[in-house]
Amino acid sequence: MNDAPAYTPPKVWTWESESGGTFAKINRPIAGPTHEKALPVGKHPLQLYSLATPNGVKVTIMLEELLALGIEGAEYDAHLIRIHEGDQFGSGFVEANPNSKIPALIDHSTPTPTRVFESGAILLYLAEKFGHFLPADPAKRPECLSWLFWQMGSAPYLGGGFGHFYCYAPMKIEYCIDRFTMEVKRQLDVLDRHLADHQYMCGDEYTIADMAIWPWYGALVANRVYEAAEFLDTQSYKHVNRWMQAIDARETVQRGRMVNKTSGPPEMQLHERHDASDFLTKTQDKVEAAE
Ligand SMILES: N[C@@H](CCC(=O)N[C@@H](CS)C(=O)NCC(=O)O)C(=O)O
Repeated sequence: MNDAPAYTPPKVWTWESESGGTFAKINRPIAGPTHEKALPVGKHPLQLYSLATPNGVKVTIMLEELLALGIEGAEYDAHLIRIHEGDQFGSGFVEANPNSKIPALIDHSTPTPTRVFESGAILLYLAEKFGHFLPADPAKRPECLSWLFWQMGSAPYLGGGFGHFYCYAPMKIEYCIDRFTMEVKRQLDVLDRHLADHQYMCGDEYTIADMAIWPWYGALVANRVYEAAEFLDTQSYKHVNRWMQAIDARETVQRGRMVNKTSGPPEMQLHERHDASDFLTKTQDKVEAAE
């Protein structure tokens, strides 16, 4: 094992300097707003404040799935929150989510606006509000909720643990990469064994459990996050790959992935979504061509 820099923790930790790494500028040991900024409100009942990260995409996929079923109440405005520029610390965003992380949803169709934060809570809220993608059968519902909460507990090891140390940390530390690689490969094996005899996470029904898990573990095996597919030998998780491709092929998923996206091919980026027609007229290639 290589040597990590020597470090003896002081008695009391103090915030003295940036730690380095991709997210150093937005990481702080304190919560609360850094500046006054109200959130914009569009014309639809549901107002989403987000970015197309795996956690953000969960919600836009769910909304596009609901709209594809013809549920008009699921119409939404998706406002862009640029987390690398600190938008999540504006006063309006902190009122929507005191934890200052995307995604955050405000439902204006309720007697007083209802805020919902945490992507899993948002998926559950929308599934219950519209009666879709969460089995009603008491024999099946706990399975769906179990996988939904499995994702919420597991993904921080993938993103905050593995992704951080393999991809973003300012130095490669073998101990940390080994520890989180072990855990991520164990998680992939959990999924692979389950998907060996289940079409989707909850059997033959596509649910919010798939919508929560696919943006993280599907993206990992498709090599869309951390450029780690080879390192993790993700092709060996055959059932995860089969499931990833089936969900990838859904038009709703392709639309959901575009919303609030600010990187990748311009034709796949829809910075803000305020109308269904925006997918045809407001993608970044068209915005740039009109400038
Ligand atoms: N458990 C939260 C995690 C949300 C989260 O970590 N969001 C990230 C982007 S994927 C974020 O907003 N980061 C900004 C920051 O940490 O300041 C959820 O699932 O909603």
